[in-house]
Amino acid sequence: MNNSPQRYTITAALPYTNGPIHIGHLAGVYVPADIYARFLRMQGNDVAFVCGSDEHGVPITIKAKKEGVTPQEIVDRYDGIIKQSFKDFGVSFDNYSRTSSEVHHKTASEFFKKMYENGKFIEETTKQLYDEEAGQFLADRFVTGTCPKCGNDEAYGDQCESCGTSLNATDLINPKSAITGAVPTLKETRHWFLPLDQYEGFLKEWILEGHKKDWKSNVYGQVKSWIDDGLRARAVTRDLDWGIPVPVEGADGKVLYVWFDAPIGYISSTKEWAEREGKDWEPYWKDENTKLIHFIGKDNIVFHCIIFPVMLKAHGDYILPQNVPANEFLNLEGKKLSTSKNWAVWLHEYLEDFPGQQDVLRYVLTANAPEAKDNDFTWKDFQARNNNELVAIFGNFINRVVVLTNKYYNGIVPEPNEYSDVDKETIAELKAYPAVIASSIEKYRFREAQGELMNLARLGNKYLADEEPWKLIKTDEERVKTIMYVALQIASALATLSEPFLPFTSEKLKGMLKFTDKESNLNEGENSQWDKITTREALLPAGHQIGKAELLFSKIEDSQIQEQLDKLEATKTANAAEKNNVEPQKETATFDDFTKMDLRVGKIIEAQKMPKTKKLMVLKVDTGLDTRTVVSGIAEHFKAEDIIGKKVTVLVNLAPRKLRGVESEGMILMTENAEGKLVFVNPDEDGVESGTTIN
Ligand code: B3M
Ligand code: ZN
Repeated sequence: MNNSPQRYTITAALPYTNGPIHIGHLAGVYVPADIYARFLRMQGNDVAFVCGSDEHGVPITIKAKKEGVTPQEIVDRYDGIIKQSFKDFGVSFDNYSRTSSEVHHKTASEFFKKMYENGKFIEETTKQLYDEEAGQFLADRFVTGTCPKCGNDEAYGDQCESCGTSLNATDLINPKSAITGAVPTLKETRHWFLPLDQYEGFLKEWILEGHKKDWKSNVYGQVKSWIDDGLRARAVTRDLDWGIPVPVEGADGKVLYVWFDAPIGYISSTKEWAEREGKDWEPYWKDENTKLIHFIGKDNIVFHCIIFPVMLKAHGDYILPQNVPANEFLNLEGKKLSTSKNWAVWLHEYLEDFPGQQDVLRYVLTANAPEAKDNDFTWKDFQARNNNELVAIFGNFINRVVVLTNKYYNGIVPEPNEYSDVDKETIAELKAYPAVIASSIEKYRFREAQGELMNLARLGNKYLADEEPWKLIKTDEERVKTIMYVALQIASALATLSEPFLPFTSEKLKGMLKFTDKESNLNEGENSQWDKITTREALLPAGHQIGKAELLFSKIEDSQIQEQLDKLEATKTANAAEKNNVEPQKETATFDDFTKMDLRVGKIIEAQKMPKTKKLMVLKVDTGLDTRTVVSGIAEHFKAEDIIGKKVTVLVNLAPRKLRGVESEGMILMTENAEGKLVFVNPDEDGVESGTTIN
């Protein structure tokens, strides 16, 4: 055992319990975190790998309202599904807790109270939107209205999903309550704010200086732009009845903001684990020598790199994260994964459809991991990687080694003779692989690390193909003993080094090779499972008895893939049907109202994406009356060059509005097709000229 093990606290983002886990969560957070934790353990480190269900927050209360059940019933349902599916998928948490637990309520309350008593919050009375009918304040997601930036009339109180602007609920035009539809009033309410701006200097020094080199560029870049844009105080309490009550006088009816309590869930989960294991939790969160690593998706960067570290710093007792290797997003068949649109591959469904093939999904999600940029999952690629890589390379090599060892030597590892130069080179390459793979894992490059593991299997395949023991056995039995001995060392290295990536395969292969304690555990003076391949003369010594061959991977047939594609097609159709359930008709407009609107045929003569926005495009439109600028939220759906010359329908007498500093004089009428893609409502017939009115 490592006599001075390095202590690590590894956290994985707490999944919201308003839905199951899908492949985006796995690729972004849980597979990389599990690879890293397993690897660290094999190296003999002292690891606490913690997670748990994130059970507060408005999405859960909205879902509960929709289903007419309590929030507790919602979180109990999904906490159970999520926990079981993680276990069945082999995610090796040391503890999986939940934020509705007593230990968490206590930990989060104490955390808040210490900060409060040390005057770390700003208390402010502000006016918030209030629903008189429902008798409650309206959290951001409970308010909808018209976005002041782009006119989208389904913007939420915190964000407009159409143009991406982050909003305050009081910015919305014609706000209405998502609970009763009533027009909200403004009512005074007192909240506690975390003054992030006061920690700008600390963050600049700790991150922008201190972690310039070792944090991933996608993380560092996002943090830098948050800091450069200027930090504002953030409310850490809410007027809600679901969450952790604010533990101070005069805070009735208020709870801790979910993003204040959730990260503290990592600490409570560690406490719960330590209690069960008879360990002391404090060194995992308070000892400066402990390395704290947060695994998250990119949408959680600000909370884990700015807000939670400021909380830890302000509290004063805790260490700060050493790294936050956030991944980007995974798409599915070219479209964004969506829980609400059911556009996903759900983990619990995958486990039913592909029993015993957890490692295939782990392998494919690692091979396609969105480590530096968004990436795409397709079922065709899933099938190809299983059949052409896992079956044809890894599985094929192992099968040949085990079958031939049983055929020639009844499964007993033969005594090798004199090594040839090729043997020596092959063994040297083999012994270098633990360090090669470790170096990629230590840099959070799991795709690269897994690729090196497959290169080790390729080395084995090439060695057998070049040495051809099945031919030599007739003429040079002594030579074949050496070849099979070397091949068995490669096979046992794969059994060991695959464990972080393919834990089920590793287990099965160790069984096939009949690893006993001697092969599985550490000898006197050895520190790490990982390095023993390099340090030992042989992992499988001559005379060791291996077992019979079993298939590690099975071919995935076209029919299985087609079944999954049909399932997604059915989802698309269902979404389209739902989408085409025509939106409820708006309030009656009089004929006068209609005649006020001046709709014309227009022609786009220039188009340019607006810099620093995802959705906005600046257009020059010939309306027949004049050529004018119109800003439109279509940049994610069209390329500028593709729409020049297009005839469109323009509302020309809409009051001009400034959008991101550009004066927009009118609106281009759009609609959506069944796939959710924007299309022009356009009279693109010949002979209809710009300026023609539309009645
Ligand atoms: N519940 C996950 C999300 O934003 C969020 C993570 C909390 S980690 C403390 O989807
Ligand atoms: Zn908007």
